[in-house]
Amino acid sequence: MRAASFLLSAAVAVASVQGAIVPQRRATVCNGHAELCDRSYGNVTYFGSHDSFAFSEDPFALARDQEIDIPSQLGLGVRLLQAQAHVHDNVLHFCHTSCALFDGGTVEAYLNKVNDFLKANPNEVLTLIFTNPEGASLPDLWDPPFQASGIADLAYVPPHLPMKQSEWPTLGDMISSGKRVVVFLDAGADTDRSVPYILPEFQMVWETPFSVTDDKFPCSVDRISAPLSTEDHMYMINHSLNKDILGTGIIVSDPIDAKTTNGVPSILANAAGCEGFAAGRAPNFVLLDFVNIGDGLTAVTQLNGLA
Ligand SMILES: *C1O[C@H](CO)[C@@H](O)[C@H](O)[C@H]1NC(C)=O
Ligand SMILES: *[C@@H]1O[C@H](CO)[C@@H](O)[C@H](O)[C@H]1NC(C)=O
Repeated sequence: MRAASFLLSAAVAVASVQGAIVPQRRATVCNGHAELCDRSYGNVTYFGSHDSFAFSEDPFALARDQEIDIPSQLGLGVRLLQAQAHVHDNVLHFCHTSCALFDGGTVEAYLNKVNDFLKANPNEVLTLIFTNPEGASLPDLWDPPFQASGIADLAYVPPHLPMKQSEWPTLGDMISSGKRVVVFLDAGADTDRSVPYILPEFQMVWETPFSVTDDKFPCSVDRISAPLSTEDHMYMINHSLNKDILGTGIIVSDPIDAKTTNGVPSILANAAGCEGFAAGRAPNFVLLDFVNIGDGLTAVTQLNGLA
């Protein structure tokens, strides 16, 4: 009894001595920049990949929105991956409009690749914005691939919802705590809170309109939810230009224009047009098609004031 309590107090003493001598591991470079470690997650601009799973080198694959695979996108500096899920053979797949048109494989296989990147890159904070057009069940279909891939263990759970843009922890805190993946779903997480790390996107992030065919990208607040004010939300610019094929009303993204669309002037002009909705703040997410074309990362770095 005595010996046991002595051992116990000795262990506590050693722990507190160690605690005093060995500081908690602090990230000194966050998402590639020392300056970002002290910035709130809500005060950073991230490079985003639209339909990240829909990659193909085949120029005739009309439903593709990317040319390079997930590890290559992350290697380029993409820190927001967007993707659209459909139920296929009772499991979730990422597909474009329908799995017959473009099947990007299972969500689990996709998340395994993302987890490989995260394990190899411990100082990176990553956002996932997934869409749930078929209203797939969060506990039955969404949670399992997150658990199986290991991403659920890295996912950040806010202390309350919704979080204002100004309330998020710093990138340094997120990296130190190991909770450095933020997961948003466009539909379902607002009503079903049974999977706490899957967050209702529009309560905290608003988006500009999508399927834009005007290369001036006039800004307006499109998808958003109450109760936070527009200014207290983060926001995403959906900066991809679509072409109406020969006036048919069928729109596809066009790699030919991507060099201009993904150039610094076009992205910065779009951001500037939106800042009035956000108390002058830059967008949090710059979502692009064909992330390997143009200068997306340069524009994002400038928006972060780090150029
Ligand atoms: C805009 O973003 C939403 C995802 O939140 C996506 O469904 C839509 O396809 C995007 N549109 C364009 C044109 O990028
Ligand atoms: C972060 O804050 C600075 C200073 O207020 C501001 O200039 C910048 O636009 C903000 N960026 C984002 C993404 O909120």
